[in-house]
Amino acid sequence: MNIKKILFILTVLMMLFYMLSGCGRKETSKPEPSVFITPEPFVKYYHDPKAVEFEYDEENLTYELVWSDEFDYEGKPDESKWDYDVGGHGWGNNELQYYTAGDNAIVKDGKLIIEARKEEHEGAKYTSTRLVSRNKGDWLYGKIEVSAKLPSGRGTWPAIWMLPTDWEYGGWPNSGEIDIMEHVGYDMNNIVMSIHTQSYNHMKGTQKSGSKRIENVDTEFHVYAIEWLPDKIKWFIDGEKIFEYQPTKFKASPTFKEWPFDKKFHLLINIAVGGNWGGARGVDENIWPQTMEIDYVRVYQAKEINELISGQN
Ligand SMILES: [Ca+2]
Repeated sequence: MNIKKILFILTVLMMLFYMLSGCGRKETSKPEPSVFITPEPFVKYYHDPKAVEFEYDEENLTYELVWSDEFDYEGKPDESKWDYDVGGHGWGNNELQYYTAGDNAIVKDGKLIIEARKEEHEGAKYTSTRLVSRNKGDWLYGKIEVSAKLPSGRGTWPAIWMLPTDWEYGGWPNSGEIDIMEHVGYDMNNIVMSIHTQSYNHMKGTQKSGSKRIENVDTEFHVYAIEWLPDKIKWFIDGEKIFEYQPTKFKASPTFKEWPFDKKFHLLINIAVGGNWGGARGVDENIWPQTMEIDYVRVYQAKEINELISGQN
């Protein structure tokens, strides 16, 4: 009798357990695949390993000049090489200047001169110019050299930098940014060089940067340069290597999140006024106008690298 009772209770318990666990399985079973539309670039590139398995003789590349502006003419910057970003909306950094369509740029005495002025324009208190080579000078890998003399004083923020031409991995910072040279006037003579990507950027405070204190940035020309290779970028000032970014030093198998630098980029040259970084210690009202002079921009590419990547992009 007792055994029968126990068996009966056990059977009921087992049935209950089976039913409950059955129900549980039903609830936690995989849902039907839902329609999940992933943007094309992410489908295409997310898992692609980047910046790996490139073999080349780093010390013996044959570089040839492929694009340059020596500024050996007079007047407006060469229209076949330069365009302008125009506007005064702060450019994502609460910058104070309005960028004119070239009104603050002139070529004379062998140099490009960008002048930032204290003058009201379209609601902004300052004007300046931002030259861009977009769709006129766009490159994948190479050496980029810019000889420049910088403005001085609190509130100036000159930059020589690069952005992606086609934004194939999405909006900033996903498609990357390469800062060849940045300088803020409240920290004179300290040259900063950086990359920004989805994983490493200044919004997260994770950008990869180098810096070097040099002399006379506002009275002498210095050559600010990068060598951009398929798996690393090196920065130079006056030929001396200062910084290097190699994504595999941070991640064994980088994706576009660490290395979006396998697409074409173009050059930007500007003086910003104020802004989150340049204006972090205010803007000196008594230093204007301020100029940045560019003696030349030279872009070289190596045939060995072009051969290495032919057919890949
Ligand atoms: Ca020149």
